[in-house]
Formats: sequence, structure tokens, C-alpha cells
Amino acid sequence: MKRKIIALLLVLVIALTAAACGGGDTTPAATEEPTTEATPTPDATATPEEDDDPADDGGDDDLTFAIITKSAGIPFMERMAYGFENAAAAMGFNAIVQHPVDTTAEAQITVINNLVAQGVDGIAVASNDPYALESALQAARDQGIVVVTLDSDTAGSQLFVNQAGVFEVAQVLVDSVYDMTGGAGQFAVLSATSVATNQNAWIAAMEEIIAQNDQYAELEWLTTVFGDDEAQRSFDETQSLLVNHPGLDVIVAPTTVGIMAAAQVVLQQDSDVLVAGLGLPSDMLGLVGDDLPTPYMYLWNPIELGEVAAYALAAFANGDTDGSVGDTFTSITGTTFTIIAAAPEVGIVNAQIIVGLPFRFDGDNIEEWAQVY
Ligand code: RAM
Repeated sequence: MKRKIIALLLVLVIALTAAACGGGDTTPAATEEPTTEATPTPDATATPEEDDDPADDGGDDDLTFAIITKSAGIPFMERMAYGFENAAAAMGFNAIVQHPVDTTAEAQITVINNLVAQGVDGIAVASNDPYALESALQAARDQGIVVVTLDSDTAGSQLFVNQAGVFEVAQVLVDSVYDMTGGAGQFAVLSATSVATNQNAWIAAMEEIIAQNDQYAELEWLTTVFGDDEAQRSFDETQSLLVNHPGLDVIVAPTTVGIMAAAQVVLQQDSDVLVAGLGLPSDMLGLVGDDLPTPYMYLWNPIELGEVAAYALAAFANGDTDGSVGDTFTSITGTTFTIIAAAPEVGIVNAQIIVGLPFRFDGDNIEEWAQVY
């Protein structure tokens, strides 16, 4: 009981601090958004609700939850881990953050096996492969460890914490290309790894959207290349695109590492190519805005994504859900999430919750958001 009271007090302190910070000068410590107008809020599947007894969601600091990111060296992943740690602490759980050495399944399997040997109670993983982690995760579950995915799904997880609907993300990517080419022109995709579940889901949905709508008939998708979520490789792939495709109009990068590298190359080379995609505001300061390589871009709040993964692990640990479609669980902050069906046609093999919508950043709001994440 004492622990629960301490957890509750901690949450109150965090909430008061966030409220006091308001108005756009917040640091990434604030889980609140800087302005209400600019908030990538949870969508209808995540309805804020009164929580009669938030202490019921409080944790047990004997329990330890771990987050495994895609790889070290990706600022988006660091923000996500930060949110996870903060939320775990607010609920009274211990948190472990693990950044694998590179964006491969092998690197993640090594980390998973170590965490199982340590006897953690829950694992949240941003998977580097749609299938390769399955037996390692199953071994974890056989030990009673709860497993969820976030950011990028994989077989073997019990629930996917999805940042935004796959088709909603794909639609803003396609529409960015449409707009930046003026409705007709050549574009290329600069992705992360060739097996990344999340990027491949968005790319598959982009193909479907383009194929099914005549509006996009004049868009010519030249090629898809992979920078493996490594800066240098993404840099090199962008340079090759510019050399190999002199008629290229737009590069669209559904990865924070890729969009930053592409925009930097375009800026350095003073190229007319425009760069669209998903970018982290703090990575993209000086690259987003009018007369810059990226007129605008999209993303969601990686801190919030990490927080929701911690809430999901807590919901399993507390017995609030077993991951069944239609179940709901309420976070310690009073937001209720509803578990919806998997979407195997775009590679989401587990039941999922959708945290929010893609949010647009441009020259008017990039500086403000770069302070937050
Ligand atoms: C990179 C990673 C991550 C993706 C973002 C948009 O940081 O590939 O998985 O969600 O980009």
C-alpha cells in the first residue's frame, strides 16, 4: 500500500511539473505536449477517462520491465526508451533499457536471451524482423515473462503498441510525395532495413494506396533503397539516388535516420530534390521549412510511445488484460486503450493498440517541437 501511495504521489509530482512547464519551453521530461493545438493526441481508440483509483494501476518495484530498442545511436529510440523508463518509474516498476549493437534480429536475440537469464518480468521490443525473434520471445514467455512489441511488430509478442494506423501513416507519405511533385513526377523511397516490419508495412500500404487511386497515376516510384537506419549508409544511398536518377523529384524516407541523412545530402549538394517522410524534430532543425530540403514532415511522440508500452506491460502484469481483442486497459495517467485486431495483410501479426495519429511538422512549429523530442 505504501508503495502505491508513493507511486501515486510521484505521478502527481510529474503531472504538476508538466503543467508548470507548459507553453512550449518544456524539456523531453514533460509528457504533456507544449501546446494543445499542436498535440498528436491519442485517437478515438484512446479515450481519456476518469480513473477512480489510479493507485490500482500502481506497480510493484520488485517487478522489472525491459525495453529493447532497434539499435543504439538512433535518437528516436532514445526518446522512446526515455518515455518507457519514466512511465515504469511512475508506476513503481524497475526499468532496464537495452540498445542492441545494430539494427539486426541477431543483436536483439542476444539481448533477449540475457534478459531471460536475468529473470525480468516484462519485455517491450521494437523488433528488427517480423519473424526472427519468435523463438527467443517464446522462450521468454515460457518463463512467465510478458512480451509486447512497440514501434515495429514481430511474431511471438502478445500485443503490438502501434504508434499510428499503418494506412494513416502511408497516406500522409503518399500525399507528401503527391504535393511535393506537384501531382506528377519521380520519387524514390529511402527506407531503414529491408526486413523492418514497420517500414515494410508502411511501404506496402503506400503501394496499395497508389495502385487504388487514379489521383496518383502520374507518380513514378523509381526504386526503394535501404539505409539500415545507419546515418552513413543512408547518406551513401541518398548520394547514389541523386547520381543514378537525374529526374528524381522527391525522396520519401519513412525513417528518422533516413530522412535526416537525405535532407543533409540534398542541402550540402544544393539539389532541387525535396525530402519527405518521418522525422524527429530535434534531428531536423535547420532542415525543415520553406526553402529547405524538407518543406514539412510527419511523426508522433516517441516518448509517449515508450510510455504506452510500459502501461501495456503493467496491464498484463496487473491482470487487467491477457491481450484479447476488445479488452481495454487504463494507464496510470487515466487514458484508456482498446485492443483491436491484428492487420496481417500489412505485417502486423498481433492484436494491437493504436496510440495516435501522424502529426505534421513544418517551418512554423519545428523549433518548438525540437525542444520536446
Ligand atoms: C526510425 C526507426 C523507427 C521508426 C522511425 C520513424 O527511428 O526506423 O522504427 O518508427 O524511424
